[in-house]
Amino acid sequence: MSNYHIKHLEEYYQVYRKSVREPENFWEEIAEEHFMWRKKWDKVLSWDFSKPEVKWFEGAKLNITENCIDRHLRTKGDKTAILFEPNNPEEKAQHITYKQLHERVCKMANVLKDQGIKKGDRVCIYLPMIPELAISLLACARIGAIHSVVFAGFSSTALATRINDCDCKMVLTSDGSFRGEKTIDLKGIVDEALGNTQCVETVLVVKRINSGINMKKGRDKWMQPLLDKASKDCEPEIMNAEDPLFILYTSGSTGQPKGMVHTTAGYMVFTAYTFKNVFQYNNDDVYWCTADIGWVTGHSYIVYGPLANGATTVMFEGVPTYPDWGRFWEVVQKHKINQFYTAPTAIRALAKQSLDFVEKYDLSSLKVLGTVGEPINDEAWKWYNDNIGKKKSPIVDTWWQTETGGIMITPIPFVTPTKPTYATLPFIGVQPAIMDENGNEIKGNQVDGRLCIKFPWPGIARTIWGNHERYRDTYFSAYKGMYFSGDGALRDEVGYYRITGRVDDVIIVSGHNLGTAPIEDAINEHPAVAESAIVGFPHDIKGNALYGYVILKETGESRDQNNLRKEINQIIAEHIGPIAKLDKIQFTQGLPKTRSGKIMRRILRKIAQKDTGDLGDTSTLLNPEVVQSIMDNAL
Ligand code: 6R9
Repeated sequence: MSNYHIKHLEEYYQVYRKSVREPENFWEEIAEEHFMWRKKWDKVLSWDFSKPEVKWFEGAKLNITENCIDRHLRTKGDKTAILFEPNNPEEKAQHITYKQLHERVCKMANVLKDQGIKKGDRVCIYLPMIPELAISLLACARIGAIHSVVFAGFSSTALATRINDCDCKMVLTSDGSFRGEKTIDLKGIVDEALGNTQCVETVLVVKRINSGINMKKGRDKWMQPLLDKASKDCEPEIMNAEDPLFILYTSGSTGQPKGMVHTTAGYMVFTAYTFKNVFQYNNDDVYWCTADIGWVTGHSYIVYGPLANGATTVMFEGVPTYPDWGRFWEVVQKHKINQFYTAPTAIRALAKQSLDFVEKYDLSSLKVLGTVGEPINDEAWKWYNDNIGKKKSPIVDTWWQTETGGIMITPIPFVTPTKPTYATLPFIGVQPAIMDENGNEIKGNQVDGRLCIKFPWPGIARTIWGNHERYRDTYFSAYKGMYFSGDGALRDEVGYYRITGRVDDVIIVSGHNLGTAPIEDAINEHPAVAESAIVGFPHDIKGNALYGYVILKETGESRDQNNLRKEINQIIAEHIGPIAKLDKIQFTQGLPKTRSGKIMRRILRKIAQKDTGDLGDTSTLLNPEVVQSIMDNAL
């Protein structure tokens, strides 16, 4: 029997050791006992990080949708697979059972086929968080088409770049989307993007907001009439283990986004196994991840991981602020959510609001809380733990990346004792290494450096679409024989990992290596501070000095700014040392954020360095308007 579901710490250590000593045997047992194969593999793993090349379960044949849907039909056909909570709380939630999901995926798969989509074709999906979004990923996977989801908040330029990069033949979109009180004209954005592309033949449009949009003759078709005519049976395309399942773009240090390619079998096994353990999912649980399916978190932990386990997964169309700041907690109460997975940026925003929004609701169904996306600061961790988890729901701080496909460093709830701001221990099968700047591994505990992974795991991205060289250069050339994550990390006295932020966020001040995250944590402890971001700027004596952008809470806005500056530096001096004091502190109303909530430090750095001639592309920001106001008030 394989250890599919880890239940105590002893077992974690035992299984972890096995996964490192005999990875092939370990993953083979997991794959064999918990998934449906049309043909088993000839070889579990072959790899060579110098090429780089990684293949898992070579020779195996399968279809991931059979694993995510068909095999549950007999035992869980009437169980809710997808629970859709609309933007408007007055609109009825939809419970889509596994049987209904099967029918809807098959119908859409048949529509795609009728429209000429074949195995290996790329389909761009630009849809809001409605059931058709999840269904369209699965419909592509059903017929072996490669989906490329573009977050439906990206601009037409960003969309066009992504459509062109992988030559999409088709775009799936909607007549618009709801976002709080607003509606967004998605189809208009698609039309604009397609003005700059040659490859798209067909656009299928889902009706969501009933706006009167333009339909281009010969190219655009409404989805519903085609679905109505489609058969509800669709034999799955039998795929090879290493056939691409999807492409998902992630931003790099240069302008051109990187189309990370994930393949079928390894990705399936890794997302399913991590989901089961990291959320300790039990059969009747209702699981909610608040991410958008436009990000890897949504791919792996709204769609594939949960469905492969026959789970009930919530899809939320709305925003945390609508109709008011209590919406998340209202939804938790309404659907009796058991596992709740969100991002630190959301937690910080929610923590700024009155506790009345939380206390109005019954959150007693919650068992496990999760975070992902960036380091979670101590204050936010504690707020989440005290007020949402009521100190009884463990917080899983999950470190991973678009490139890793699934969760890599994380506590296992009720198994691994948690520690605020620490992602704690490597997940089963994951072999992290901390490296110094000269390329040597730093062994032992109480060390810090750059985070690499020594050995392949099944979920690793196999290449960058159309640019294998860039894949090698970005991830496999800095440290020989290792995958380099781009993040810094420390390992504490018991071997727990803490992610200290992107390595390019490390600032060397007077020869001291300072990570931005711990300084920001310290600043955020000041009672008047809501959020902060630190960057470096050139300094005659120190090499670099620190520039802080600070958002104040309402209570802090009337305070004397020079006193606040002194107090903030006092806290930094206490927490980190006088070396980390800020030379300049600019108070601001907002920080430039990416759509997934990460601070765009690149822009802040340029402003601090007074180098604002070319700020690069700011069109993908959530709040491009704050950039000008930060520039106007720069110190
Ligand atoms: C899943 C996802 C990846 C980058 C990653 C790191 C940061 C993600 C984190 C975290 C600290 C965590 N990151 N989770 N940092 N603690 N728990 O977010 O993928 O959008 O590709 O971002 O996010 O810097 O390298 P992606």
